[in-house]
Amino acid sequence: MYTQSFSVPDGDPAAAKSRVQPISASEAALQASFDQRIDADGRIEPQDWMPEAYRKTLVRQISQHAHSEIVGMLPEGNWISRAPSLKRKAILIAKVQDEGGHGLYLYSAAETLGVSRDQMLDALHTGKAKYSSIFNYPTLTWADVGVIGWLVDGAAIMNQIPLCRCSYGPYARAMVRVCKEESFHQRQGYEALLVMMQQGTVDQQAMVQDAVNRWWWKCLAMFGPPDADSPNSAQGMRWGIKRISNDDLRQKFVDATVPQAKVLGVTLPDPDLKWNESRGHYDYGAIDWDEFWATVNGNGPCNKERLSTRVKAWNEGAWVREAALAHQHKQQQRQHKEAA
Ligand code: FAQ
Repeated sequence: MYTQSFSVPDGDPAAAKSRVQPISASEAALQASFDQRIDADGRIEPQDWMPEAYRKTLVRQISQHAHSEIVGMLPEGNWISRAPSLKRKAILIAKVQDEGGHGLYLYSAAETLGVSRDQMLDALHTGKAKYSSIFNYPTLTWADVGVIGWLVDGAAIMNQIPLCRCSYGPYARAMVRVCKEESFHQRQGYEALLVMMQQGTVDQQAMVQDAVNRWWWKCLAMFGPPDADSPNSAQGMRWGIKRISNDDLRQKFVDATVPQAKVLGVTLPDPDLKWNESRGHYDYGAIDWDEFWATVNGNGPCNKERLSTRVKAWNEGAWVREAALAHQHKQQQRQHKEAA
C-alpha cells in the first residue's frame, strides 16, 4: 500500500534548471552539463561537478535524515526491556537496529559530498543540526511502539519512496534498502496494534486509541511546513532532490491511513476528517504549526533528554572507536611489514 507512484509531477523543463549564476566560461559549461543531466532526470554522482548550493542542500537534508534515524532509535529503544513477549522483543530489537543501520548508510551517503561523520555528529551533539520533530515526543505505553510503526514509519515511507528517485545517486540508492526495511517496520507496528484491538482487553483497546490520539497530529506535521511556508521546497524540486511536495505527501498519507484506521477500529482524532468527493481526497483539520516549530527549535517535551542521551552514548562509546582505530592501525602496520 505504500509502494505509491514514483511519478514526478510534470513541470516546465526550463524551470527545472538551477538558478545558480556561473562565474566563468568553464564553470558555465559545467553548470550547463549539470542542468542538462538534471533536466533529463539523470543521476549526479560524487565525482561529478555540482553547484555548491546543490551540495550544501544535500548535506543538510541527508545529515538531518541520518540524525533522525539514530535519534529515532531512542523512543522505541526505551521499550526493548519492557516488550510484552519474546516475539515482540525480538521484532523491536531488529527494528531499532535497522534504524541505526539507516543512519549509517545515510552518513556514508553524506560523506561522499565531502563532509566528515565527525563534523555531522558534532553538529548534532551541539544542537546545531536538526532531526525530525517526531522523535521529541514520549513513548508512554506499549501501544506507542505499535503506533510509531504504523504511523511514524508509515509517514517516513511515504516521504522516502520518492527519495529513491532523488537526483543524487548515493542518496537514492541508500533509500531503496531503507524503504524495504521501513515497510517491515510499518507492518509490524500495524500487526501489533491489530492484535491489541482484536484480541485485547477493553483497557488495551483504550491504550491503542490514546496512543493514536497523541501521535496523529505529530505525524501529519512530520512532512514539514505547508508548501507555501517551505523555504527549501522549490529549489529542492527543481534539482530533483524532492519529488513530491510536503503537502502532497501529507495528503497521500492521510488518504492511505484512513482506511487502515477503519480496519483497525480506531478513530483518528480529527472532527474535520472527511472524504471530499470533488477533490477525490480526505479533507483534514488544521495542524498546530506553533507547536511544531517550538519542537523543531528545541522546546518539545523530550528534546533535551534525546540530545543528552545521544551525547552520553557518544562519550561512552569513545573507547570502542579508539580500540577499532588502534586495531586498524595495527593491521595496516602488519600488512606493510609483510609487503616489505
Ligand atoms: N522535523 O523547507 P522545508 C524516520 C525543517 S526518518 C524537523 O520544507 P525541506 C524513520 C527543515 O529541515 C524521518 N525539522 O525543508 C524512523 C527546514 O529547516 P532548515 C526523517 C523539519 O528539507 C521511523 C525547515 O523545517 N525523514 O522517521 C521537519 O525541503 C521510526 C523548512 O522546511 C527525513 O529526514 C520536521 N518534521 O523538507 C526512524 C526524510 N520538517 O534545514 C525511527 C528526508 C521540516 O532549512 C523510528 N528529508 N523541517 O534549517 C526530507 O524529505 C525533507 O528534508 C523534509 C523537509 C520533508 C523533512
